[in-house]
Amino acid sequence: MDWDHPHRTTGNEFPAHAGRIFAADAARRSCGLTAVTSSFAADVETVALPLPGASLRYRPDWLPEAEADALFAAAATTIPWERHRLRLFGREIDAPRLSCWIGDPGAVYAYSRARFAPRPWPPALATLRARLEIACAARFNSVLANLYRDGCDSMGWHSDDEPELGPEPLIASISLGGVRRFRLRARDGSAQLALEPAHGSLLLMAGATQRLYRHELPKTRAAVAPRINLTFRYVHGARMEPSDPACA
Ligand SMILES: [Mn+2]
Repeated sequence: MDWDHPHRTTGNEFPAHAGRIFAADAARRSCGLTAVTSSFAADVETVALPLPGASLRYRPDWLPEAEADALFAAAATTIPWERHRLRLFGREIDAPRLSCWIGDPGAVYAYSRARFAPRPWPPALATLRARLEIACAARFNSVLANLYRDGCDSMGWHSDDEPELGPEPLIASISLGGVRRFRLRARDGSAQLALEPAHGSLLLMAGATQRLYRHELPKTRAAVAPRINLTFRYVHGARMEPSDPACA
């Protein structure tokens, strides 16, 4: 596919607030695209990424550099990073990254046959959530944080298509720190896209993106700084656990 001639995505799967066309040179440089006209939520200017049937929007400089630096430092030090165990081909393995599932009480998330009760919100992430909810005119009750320490850390091909996220989840992805390649590929192999999300960038995935595409963060032999990725989600059917003291 010729990325210089982007497909126009059909419809507007995002909240229907008027937005402005965003065609920053930085966005063109960072992903080699021409901006596509589309509206978006309340106060976020984004460029649509051309992937047939998907709804992808990107803003390379959503956070100013100083804020992105501060957020990286806060996330690195206040998130209780852990190494998740995953089931793969019938075996339990250590995930090749550090992770933490953070959310409101009851926002339980299950993936790769593992179940994660949410950790409480560190202040910096609570603030970021509130800001994203305004920018996206949407609610988020949880965030999956991933820390890719070096080029050996990675995420394999998958979709964020767990039933509790609903059929057309809106996922707001903030990238901080080292720049890594992020790839999307159609399940039927018909299209793909590679992006190198900038420090402080916002990538929004919505509509049929998860249903039609998988995504990955491949390993790299290049020397790369640690990268933190914060993917805000809304888990449906969130409920208080019987063991949750707040229910007692
Ligand atoms: Mn994902």
